[in-house]
Amino acid sequence: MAETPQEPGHETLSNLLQESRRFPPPADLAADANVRADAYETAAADRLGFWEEQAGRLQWERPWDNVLEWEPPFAKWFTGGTLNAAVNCVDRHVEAGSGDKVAYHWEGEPGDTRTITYAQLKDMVCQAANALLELGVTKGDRVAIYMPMIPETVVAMLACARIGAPHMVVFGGFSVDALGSRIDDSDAKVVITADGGYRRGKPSALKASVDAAVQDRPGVRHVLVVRRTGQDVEWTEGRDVWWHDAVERQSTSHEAEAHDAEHPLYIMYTSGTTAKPKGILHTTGGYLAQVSYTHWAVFDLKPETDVFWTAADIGWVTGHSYIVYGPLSNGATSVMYEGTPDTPHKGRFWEIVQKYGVTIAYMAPTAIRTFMKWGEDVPAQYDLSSLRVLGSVGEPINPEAYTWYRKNIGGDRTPVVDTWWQTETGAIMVSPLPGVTEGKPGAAMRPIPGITADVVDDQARSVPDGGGGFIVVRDPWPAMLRGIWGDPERYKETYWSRFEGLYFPGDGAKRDADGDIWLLGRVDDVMLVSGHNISTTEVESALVSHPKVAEAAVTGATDPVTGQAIVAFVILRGEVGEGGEGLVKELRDHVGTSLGPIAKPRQIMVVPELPKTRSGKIMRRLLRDVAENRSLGDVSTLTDSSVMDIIAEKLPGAKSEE
Ligand code: 6R9
Repeated sequence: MAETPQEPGHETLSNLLQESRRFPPPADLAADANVRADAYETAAADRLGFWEEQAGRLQWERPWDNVLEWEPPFAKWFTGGTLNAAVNCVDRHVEAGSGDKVAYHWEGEPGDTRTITYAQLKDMVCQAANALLELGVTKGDRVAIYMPMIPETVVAMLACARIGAPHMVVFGGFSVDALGSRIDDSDAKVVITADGGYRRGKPSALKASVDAAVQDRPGVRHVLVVRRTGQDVEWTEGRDVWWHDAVERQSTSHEAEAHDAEHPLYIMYTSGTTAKPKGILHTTGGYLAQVSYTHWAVFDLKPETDVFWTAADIGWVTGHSYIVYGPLSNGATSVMYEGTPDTPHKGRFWEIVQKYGVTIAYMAPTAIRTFMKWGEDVPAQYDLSSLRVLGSVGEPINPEAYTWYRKNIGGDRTPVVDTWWQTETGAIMVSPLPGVTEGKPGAAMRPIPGITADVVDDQARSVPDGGGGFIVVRDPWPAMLRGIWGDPERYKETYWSRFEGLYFPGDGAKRDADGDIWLLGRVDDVMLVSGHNISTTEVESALVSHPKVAEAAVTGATDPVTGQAIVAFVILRGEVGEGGEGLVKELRDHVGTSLGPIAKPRQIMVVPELPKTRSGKIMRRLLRDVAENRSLGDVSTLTDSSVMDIIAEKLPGAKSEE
């Protein structure tokens, strides 16, 4: 990306989008909220004391000696303390008398269901822990997990946590190569998988990919296989072990050892822009303290009555923190769904909400925009009145998607919390609080209590209200990554070298006139048009605010006149049809009116799909390759690689205006 031209007072990132809608918290929710406005001040007055109090939500075997040991950029939290993550998530709730409480209402894609109580979960986790020990896994060994969304996936993670073997979950949709390189980098000894899983109505194979990935990797001593679909699998005697043989005959008791607060809990790979994925390392005490607190505070969780649903894959950090560790550490009841939102019909999510009486739902903007595309009459067929808080995560939520979500899913009553965080931050960092914040569509608003995030310009100066720049974190936080697995230099270089002493997540942001924070997408995606830095997010949001557009992705393509020019790809709402020439002009004018002439796309292409990762992030890098007529970069983390062919085919026929 080109350097920003710097004149004094020049904004690092343009601030084009204006939004005046406001949604105050519902009075009853505010009156009974877990967190009140004073939490911000209390936490700011004594940040470490605040996090100590949150760590007190957990059960410690031995209390910590120091809250924080900070040798920038390396942090250790709650040093000297010991605890067991699995005991915190499961055993202690059973011991407190909640054994019969439902931990998960699990719904398989074909419609099969399982209800798992905390007592059952405890037995399953103990059995799996005993089986892993029998397979020779010892404390500190890494275990790869390549699974569909089934209860055994949670059990496998907790069994690893219980015996102190860091887990490394790889998305079930990732390729053999992606799995293999992650096994290599983490040096995993055992892989836990299933024969297959259900996606879009079909059983997809998982074991076959594991076979291909481990055949030249003798370091993997065992492959533990859950039978989910019953499909045929190849079998390597001595290496492969069925879950139902190895786990289900084990004792349901296992004495858990308390691990050091800084003992590694898991590694999760993020692809980033370069070839080699980064193994983000999380440890136990600080991570659990922050996921537990944020799950309780940001969603206003009432563990006795709420039914919580994160509609995301466990292979994404969102699944780790808000399907597994957050909800379980709080003793909550969760829904877990195996499949896709349109199988067997487009109302599947809302049917699930109605069936289980979901009160809090958390999902990605990409899903919300897909529901917009399908039309509001789909959710209207279901009783969604149980919902009281809605959450969004993964990308900036466009104001239009936010208001659609609030109105059509939340019945115009529920607050929407737009939660900004990353694999690296481990837990939510910037978000409204549903009982405190007057919500603005599209804004993540404020750092949560105890977090010191800021927006700075490229000289690391805090930008004034109304200014744009980069989001940074000033002080260490409990759930922060402890490094990149095996590569401390890359950790320093990636996150701590851009601004001296500040954590740099790589996202653009702006602070509005009230001081509230808006996330503007990855800095790598920012476009430089005639000397102005324009965020893809703002242009996309302007496009999505047009009644005919369901989804938009914008990228900057090299342009002889303006340096870069804005190229937009749009998906139309179901009822609109093909669009045509008139529509392109209409959309360009609409962007011009919303954001100003500088933001008018040079080209707009109507496409049926966009390239996305399994967590729903649009891969703008690939769109830039298409827009600049280059061959495509790495597509291994795409949900559906045929999407790019469809888009590339469209390109030659696409007309640019003026
Ligand atoms: C949790 C998760 C992290 C990146 C992050 C940012 C984007 C996530 C967002 C958001 C705007 C939000 N992101 N939440 N952008 N508003 N509410 O998504 O982790 O997969 O590591 O991605 O996602 O760009 O830097 P991860």
